[in-house]
Amino acid sequence: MTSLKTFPADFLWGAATSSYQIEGAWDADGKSESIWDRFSHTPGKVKNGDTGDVACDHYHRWPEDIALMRQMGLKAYRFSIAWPRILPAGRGKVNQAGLDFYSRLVDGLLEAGIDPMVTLFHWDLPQILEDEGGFASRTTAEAFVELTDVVSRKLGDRVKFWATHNEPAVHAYLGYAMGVHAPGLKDYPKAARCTHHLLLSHGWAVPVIRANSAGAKVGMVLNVGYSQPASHSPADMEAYRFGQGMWLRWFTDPLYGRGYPGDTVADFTALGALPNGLDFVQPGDMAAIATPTDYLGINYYARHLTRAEIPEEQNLPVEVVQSDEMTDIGWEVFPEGLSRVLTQLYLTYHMPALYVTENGASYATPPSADGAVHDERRTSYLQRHLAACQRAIEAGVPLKGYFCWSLFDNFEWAEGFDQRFGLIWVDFATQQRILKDSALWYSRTIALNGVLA
Ligand code: IFM
Repeated sequence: MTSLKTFPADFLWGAATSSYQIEGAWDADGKSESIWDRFSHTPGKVKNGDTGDVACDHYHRWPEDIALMRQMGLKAYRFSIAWPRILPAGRGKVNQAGLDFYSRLVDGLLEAGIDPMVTLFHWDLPQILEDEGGFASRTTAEAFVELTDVVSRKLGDRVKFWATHNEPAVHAYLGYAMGVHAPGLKDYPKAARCTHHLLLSHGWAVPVIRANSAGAKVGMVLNVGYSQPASHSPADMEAYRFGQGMWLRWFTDPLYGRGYPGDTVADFTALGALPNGLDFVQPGDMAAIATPTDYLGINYYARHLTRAEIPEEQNLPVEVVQSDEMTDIGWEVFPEGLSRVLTQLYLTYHMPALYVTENGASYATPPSADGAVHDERRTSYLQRHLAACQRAIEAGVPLKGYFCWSLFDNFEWAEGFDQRFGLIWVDFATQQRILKDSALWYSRTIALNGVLA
């Protein structure tokens, strides 16, 4: 029987965004070019030629946006820092205007009673660092620590919740191996080096944040879909093992002190991704990566069924999704997967806390004649995934909060503006915002601190 199930009293209810996807103002006030500026300005890279030049114009409209968050009753807001606004040369001279923007945003959030959660890197790397190799180069990992220090010194008195990187697997693999995200390379060896330097820079950044932000919670955010072999055939099981190694264990094992998984080292070697072995791993690196953190953030959207097929262009197992319920971006709706990944991760690594740092659905439902956005499918998606969070908590998982992706319709990377994940409708021509029905539902859910489950 369905009944209202309440969450723990201190459960953190939030929504998430990232800098390039919402801010716009791509060259304002001393900001330099990011890899996403370069990529989206290159014809043919992003659907419809869309760019984040203006996006939701949040850089100028943040007071209005905070008022909407307050109206929704959000307890927390997760946003990211545009590195090229802070350190236009990637390192060195600080751009005060960029730093002041985030400082004002943090003050505005706190005045509205909303806890800021800062993600330091959500993919918009300064182009000037990419010209040195991006995270494939160890020097970018060093520059990231500089960014961390500058930002956490400035905001650390008020921000008490930090994430180092968002979805390092997506940045490394989609950007450097598969060519669909900035910088658009198809270079597996570079992608492998990139994963290591992302992890390493995370480990180096953790003590810096702790020093500058007393009492802060610090962690990393990973993309974790629910993977299953499409069948129990040995070939599909093998494809599943490969995929889990590459996309998940390659990150979680080192973060929790187990080093890089040997089977995935062998897979990457066979793929040609490690032409010189693990030569990029220096003494002390693995200990730094395993620096204890306060939580792991999970971005969960869908289930992926893994089938053994080797597409020529990638030479990788392909993931096939089969369901009659898909979101507009083609991802399967599979709420039970969220309880399973939370439970499996906790049982495997025993982290002190978990947060769902992203979860949401792309549905393009436009405003109706009455001016409202009746996006029932998003409400249903969120309700079922929150019920899945409940089940994980009941099973003993220390799940401490949930951030809906996303606060706004925004720039969905290579998909441009067609895919709308927002709780808030954005008319990109006029910048009008409308709270969708799902936002009103989420607001009531926060007020009740519970869902029907
Ligand atoms: O929009 C992205 C976000 O930037 C990272 N996680 C997945 C979202 C939906 O694709």
